[in-house]
Amino acid sequence: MQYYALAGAERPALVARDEDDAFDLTSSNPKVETFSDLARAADITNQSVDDVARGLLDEADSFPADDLSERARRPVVPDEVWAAGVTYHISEQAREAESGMPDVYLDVYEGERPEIFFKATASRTVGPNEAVGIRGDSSWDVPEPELGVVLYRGDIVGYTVGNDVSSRSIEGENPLYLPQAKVYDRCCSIGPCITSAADIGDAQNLGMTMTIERDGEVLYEESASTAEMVKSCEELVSYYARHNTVPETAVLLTGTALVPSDDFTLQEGDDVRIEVDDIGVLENTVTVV
Ligand code: DO4
Ligand code: MG
Repeated sequence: MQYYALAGAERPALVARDEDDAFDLTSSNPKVETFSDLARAADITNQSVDDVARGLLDEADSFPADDLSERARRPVVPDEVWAAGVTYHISEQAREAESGMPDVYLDVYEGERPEIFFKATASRTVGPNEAVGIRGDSSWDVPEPELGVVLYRGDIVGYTVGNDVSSRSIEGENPLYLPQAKVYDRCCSIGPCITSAADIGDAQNLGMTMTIERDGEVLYEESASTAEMVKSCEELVSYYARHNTVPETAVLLTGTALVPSDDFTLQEGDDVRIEVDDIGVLENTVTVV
């Protein structure tokens, strides 16, 4: 099943979509307003999120599935977002080329321990139909389309689409500037929904396409697959949670498989569209922050 958080005129709502049908779970039980509420109920009752949702469907109002993408907001308000880096060969190569210290990236790509870094708080994370940010003090900025693992108390409960918007000029100047290249206002986007882990099945075999448009013209369109990831989602999660008490809800981005050519930088007003199989399309405009 897929889960959407909707901003509504009257009240927020958690909507479950199963194939072409969608249901407002909050109408069935007003205590289930968010995906975290659903995951909490599943945790307490030792069921899956889909089992809890199925138990609510009979009493739930149906919802027009066609309205979901327009009204979708962040599918979860994560306590924290972390990200893995250099998990695809293309990312390792791009960073080697941009950096004065290329060896650190090859060592991480080939090493047992992945690069896992803090990416965003909820306050820096936007959802679909909102603007992502590029820094005003950066000259080279890119979107990073990534599969996002949704965790409830450290367990994988679903997957979403993420955009790890990054400054290549700041990271390229010195790897120790990474936190500034990665963490700033509107640096992260997630959505449009969460697909349950049961419905995703094999997360290491999902196609992904990113399209960037400027003034209606397509400047970039490429595809990749999570099959190219050098480590599994489970391995990345295990390093994130190692000796680290994780919060109730977290999203772990799993690294970018798509890198625009070196002469490309994002600009105010660009439109970034990231599609991942079995999840959906995350679309954001770009603003300078
Ligand atoms: O090493 C820097 C960050 C890498 C990253 O964000 C990625 O590979 O997606
Ligand atoms: Mg990234």
